[in-house]
Amino acid sequence: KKSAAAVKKAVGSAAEKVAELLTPDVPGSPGSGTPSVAEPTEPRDPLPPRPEQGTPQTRTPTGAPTGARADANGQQGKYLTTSQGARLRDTDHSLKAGPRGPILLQDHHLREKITHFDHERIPERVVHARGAGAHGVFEGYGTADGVTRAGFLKKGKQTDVFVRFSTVLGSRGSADTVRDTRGFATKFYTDEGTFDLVGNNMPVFFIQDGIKFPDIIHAGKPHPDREIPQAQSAHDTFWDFVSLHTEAQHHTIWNMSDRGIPRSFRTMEGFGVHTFRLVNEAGDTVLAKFHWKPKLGVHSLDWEEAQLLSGMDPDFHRRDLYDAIEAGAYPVWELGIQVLPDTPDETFEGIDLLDPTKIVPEELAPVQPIGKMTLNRTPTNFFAEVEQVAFHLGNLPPGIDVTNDPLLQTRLFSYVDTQLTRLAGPNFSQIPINRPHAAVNDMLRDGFHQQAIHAGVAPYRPNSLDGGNPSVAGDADQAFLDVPVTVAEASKVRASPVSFEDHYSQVRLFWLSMSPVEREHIIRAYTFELGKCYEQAIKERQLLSLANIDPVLCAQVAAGLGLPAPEPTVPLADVTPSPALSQIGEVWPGDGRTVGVVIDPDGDLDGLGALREAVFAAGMVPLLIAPHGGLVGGLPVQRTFATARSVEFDAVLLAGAPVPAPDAIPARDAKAGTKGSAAIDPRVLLMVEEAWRHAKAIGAYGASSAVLTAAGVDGTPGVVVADNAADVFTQLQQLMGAHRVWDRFPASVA
Ligand code: HDE
Repeated sequence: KKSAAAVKKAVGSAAEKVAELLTPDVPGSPGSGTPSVAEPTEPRDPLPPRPEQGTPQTRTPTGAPTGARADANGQQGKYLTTSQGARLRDTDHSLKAGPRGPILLQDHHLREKITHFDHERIPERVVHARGAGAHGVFEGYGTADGVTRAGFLKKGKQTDVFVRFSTVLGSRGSADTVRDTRGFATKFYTDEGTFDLVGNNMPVFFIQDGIKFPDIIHAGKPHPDREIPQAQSAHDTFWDFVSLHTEAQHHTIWNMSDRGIPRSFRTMEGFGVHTFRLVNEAGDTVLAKFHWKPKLGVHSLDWEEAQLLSGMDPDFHRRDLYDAIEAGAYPVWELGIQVLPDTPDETFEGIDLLDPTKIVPEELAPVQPIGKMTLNRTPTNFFAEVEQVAFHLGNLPPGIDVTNDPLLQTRLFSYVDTQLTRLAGPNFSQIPINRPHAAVNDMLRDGFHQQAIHAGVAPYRPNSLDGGNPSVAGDADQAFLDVPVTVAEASKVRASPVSFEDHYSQVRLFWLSMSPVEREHIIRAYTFELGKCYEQAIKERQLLSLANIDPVLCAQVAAGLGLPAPEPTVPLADVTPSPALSQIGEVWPGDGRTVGVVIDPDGDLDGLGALREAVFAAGMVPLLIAPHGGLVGGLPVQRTFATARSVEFDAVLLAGAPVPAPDAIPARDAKAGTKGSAAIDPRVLLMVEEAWRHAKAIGAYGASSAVLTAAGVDGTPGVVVADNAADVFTQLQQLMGAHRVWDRFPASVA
C-alpha cells in the first residue's frame, strides 16, 4: 500500500505537470489558462468524406441530389461560422463585461448556440421510439411479374432502400434486448415513387381493428402513475388487457416465444402482417402477404442472456447491426410473397385474410421469393436519418394496393398524422432521408419548414397560366392504380365479421408447431411475466386463456404461479401444426457471429494467430479476452476480464491456460470465484458457466481444458476439447451452425 505521504507526493507532482501544460495568459481567458498542446493554430482541411458518401451536402443520405450548395453547411469548410456564415474568432468564451463580469445579452453567438441546443430534441415516436437503421439495396428477381406491375420487382432492377428496426414499447434510450415485438420498416426509393413496407418481426397483431391501438399501447406502456416498468410487458396493465381482450392472445404467444427476444436484427424474419392486393399489367389481382426471410436464419437470445444484455450492453442489437455492416458481413433478406386468390369472400382455406390476428401457414401457401435486400451502409448521422425517417403505409407504388383489413385502414391515417407533430409540419417528405428518388411534381405549397422554392404561378388544376401543367398520367404512364374493388352494399355499422371471433385456434396451431425446447421457453416466459403481476385476478384470467390454447401449457404455467389450472371454456381447436414456425432444426451460416477467445499471456499462445485468421475466414469475429489490455503475443486484446461478459459472444473458446495469479484479481472479483479452482480467474469461470447455461458452444485446447473441469462442464453436450486451436475451432463452428446446443436445455414438455 502507498503511504499517505506518497499519495500526496504523487498528487502534487501530477498537479505540477498539469500546471506546466497550462498557459496562464491565453488572450480572452486571463488566469484560467487552456492546454497549450491541444489544438492546431492553423485551420486544417476537413476530413474527406468516405468515397460512397459523396458530399453529404449535395446528396441525400440515400445518394439522391439535394440541390444544396456545396459550401452551405457545417463541418465542411475550414472556419467555424454562425448559422448566417459569419466567421467566428472564439466559441469557448461568452461575451462578458470584463473577465469576471456578467454575460452580455448582445452575445448573439452564445444565444444562437444555446438556443439551437435547447431545441435539439424532437418528440420521440409514440411507439417504436427505440430503433436503428441502415441503408442498402434491393434487387428484384422478376418472379413477381405475373402478379404485380411494380417496376422495382422486375428482374435485376436495383433500388435503394433504408430500413429501420425497432422495439415497440420502450423509450428512445431503452435497451435493445427487451421482450417485445420488433418493427421492421423498409423504405424502397423506387423509380415509381416510394414504397414503404412497414412491418414487424411477427406476422400477427394484438388487435383486429385500429380503433383499439391506443388501448393496447396504453396497456403495454409504463403505468401512468409511476412510469414503470420501462420497455416491458411483464406488468399488470398489459396482462389485464390481453386477458380481457382475447383476440390479443395470438400475438401474445409470439411475444412469449423466442421471437420476442431476437439474437440480432439480422436474424429476424419480417412480415407485412396485413394482406395486400397486387395488380398486374392486365389489371388482374391477387391477394398477397409479404415476408422477409433472413439469410442467416431466425435466431433468438436466451431470456437470461437478454436480461443480462439489457445491463451489459443496452445497444446490443444496434451494435451488432453496425459492426456486421462495417465488417463486410452485410445482412441479407429475401423478400417473398404468399400469393392468394382474390376471391369475393377474401378468405383462404377458411382463414379470413382481412383478420390481422391470423396467419396463412406456409405449408398451405408457400412463400415465393421475389427479390433480395442487402444492407451495406450505416447511417452517417443517426438523427438525420434514423430519427427523421418517416414511414407511411399509404406510400405504395403502382402494382401494390391495400385491402379492407380494418387495422391496415386505420394505419393509413395514423402515420402521416403522427409525422405532422413529430417532424413539425407537413413538409417532412422534403427531409433528405424521406425524399423520393422519383421526380416529385406536386402542388403542395408552403407550410412549416418548406425547403423548396417553387416556381410557377398556378399550383392548381386546371390552369392555363402555367400552360396547363402538370398533366395527369394515363394508363401507359405507369401511374398508381386504385384497384376498382367492388364495395358490397351494406349498412353503416360498428361491427366485425363473425370470423374475427375465433381467438384461439391459431394460437394453438403456433403452440403445437413448436419444438419441445421452444415450448419450454414459452412456459417460462408466461410464468416470468405473470409472476411479475400483482393482481391475482389478472393471472387467473390469463390462465383461462392458456387453458383454451393447451392444457399442458396452462398446467405448467399455473404450477409456476402456484395457482390451480382452470378448465378450457371453448373446445380445443383441431389444427395442423406448421413446422415452418419453429426456429430449430436447420444449419445456418455464421456470418458476423462473435467468438470470445480467452487467452492467458503466460499460457500457450501457439496457434493463436492462425486461430484468429481461421475465425475471420469463417466470416466470424474473434474477440481476444485477456487479463489486461494491450498486446498479447503481438495480437491486440479487445476485451479484458473486467470488460468482457459471456453474453457478448456466440461461443467461448479457451486458448492456452487462463490462470492468472489470484493476487492479480481485485479482491471484490475474487470473492465470487470460490467454487472453482482458486487459481482460475472467477470471471473466466463465470463466462464459461453462463455460456453453458445459455447453450452456447464452448471449446478449449491445451492446458485450458482445466477451466472446463473447474466449471463442471467438461464432457457435456456442446463442450469440445482438442489438442490444438484449429481442431477445436472446426468443432465449434459445426456447433454454431445450429445456433445453440439445444440438447443442453431441459425440456419438461415433449
Ligand atoms: Fe405502427 N405506428 N401502428 N404498426 N408502426 C407507428 O408511426 C399505428 C402497426 C410499425 O421505424 C407510428 O412514425 C396504428 C402494425 C412500425 O419509424 C404510428 C396501428 C404494424 C413502426 C403508428 C399500428 C406496425 C410503426 C409511430 C394500428 C406491423 C415504426 C411513429 C392501426 C405491421 C416505424 C410513426 C419507424 C410506427 C400507428 C399498428 C408497424 C403512431 C394506429 C400492425 C414498424 O403512426
